[in-house]
Amino acid sequence: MVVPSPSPMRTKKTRAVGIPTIDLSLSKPKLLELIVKACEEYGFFKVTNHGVPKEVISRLEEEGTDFFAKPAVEKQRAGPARPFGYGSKNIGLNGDSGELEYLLLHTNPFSIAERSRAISNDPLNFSCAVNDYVGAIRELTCQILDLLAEGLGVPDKFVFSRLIRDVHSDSLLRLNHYPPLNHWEWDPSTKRHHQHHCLNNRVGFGEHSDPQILTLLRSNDVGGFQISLHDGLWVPVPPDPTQFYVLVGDALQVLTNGRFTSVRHRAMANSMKPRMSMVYFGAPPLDAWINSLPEMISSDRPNLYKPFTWNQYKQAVYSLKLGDTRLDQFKINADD
Ligand code: GA4
Repeated sequence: MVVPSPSPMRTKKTRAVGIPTIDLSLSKPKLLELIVKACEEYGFFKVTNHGVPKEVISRLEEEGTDFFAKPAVEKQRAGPARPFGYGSKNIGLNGDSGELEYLLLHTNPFSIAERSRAISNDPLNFSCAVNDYVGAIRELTCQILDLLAEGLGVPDKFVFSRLIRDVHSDSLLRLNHYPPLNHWEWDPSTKRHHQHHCLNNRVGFGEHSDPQILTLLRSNDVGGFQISLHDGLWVPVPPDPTQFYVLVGDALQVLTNGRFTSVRHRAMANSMKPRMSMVYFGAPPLDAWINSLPEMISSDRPNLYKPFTWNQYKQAVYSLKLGDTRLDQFKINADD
């Protein structure tokens, strides 16, 4: 069955907007001003001159491409992604689904080594590619967090990055693979392959904000990623495989007492080419306390959030469905 494409103008509610771009080679005062402004206004920006070697990116991309090209039965041996491994169509624990398959990994090298055995025929190569990527992206994430702390005027420049550098950090890596529109799929009920219907509003990963501190996203040259602005309109983000996109997460929103807001985003899966993204989620250790930094609280800006541990927040987030607002229950004066 071919479903006629609805008119994009009437149904899509998207808006073309310039995405803030931060050139990390800029000199200090300007760089700090721009990066803080991007986090305040969008909770989202692109970084250029990031210093991550091309080979580090391409090696992980190759490992991901090889894995997703495997037959479904083989991929399933690396699943389910509860908590880590291969997942297909199911997102999280509460029945959310999307047009994607993925590998979800903890960034702890022991966990990577253990999961690699089920993921790859050459586990050493796979875990090396993952560890090198995680190492380089963690550095970049910490560099950005240090700039943010400095730009906010916080005396302890490492107040954010310390949480991510901690050996017990709960940071994650996710490889998402969004199949193309025209792909063939095995239907177990008819025991036949059938071609996927051609819709133009397939949701790959539904609307949500990331619960962690900071997210660094890199994708191949296929579009589909969108951010939501305060007016609720969706802004398509043009793909740029050579650069990274940075997303403010819920934990950074709380640490900055709401001065930065986490960005709501989603990924559509409407392309004739497969889309693959590699996403690093920088998170604190499970027992770390997340609360507004004292420097972010004043009589004009009273504290908005009750203190909670990352573990408590994670539990709350994982018990809800995608798209549900999660920070509300941690607001001071929220109904107890
Ligand atoms: C979004 C960010 C990360 O991909 C993730 C996701 C997690 C999951 O896929 O299991 C969640 C989602 C993410 C937020 C709400 C909950 C939890 C699915 C879901 C419905 C790994 C994460 O940490 O939170």
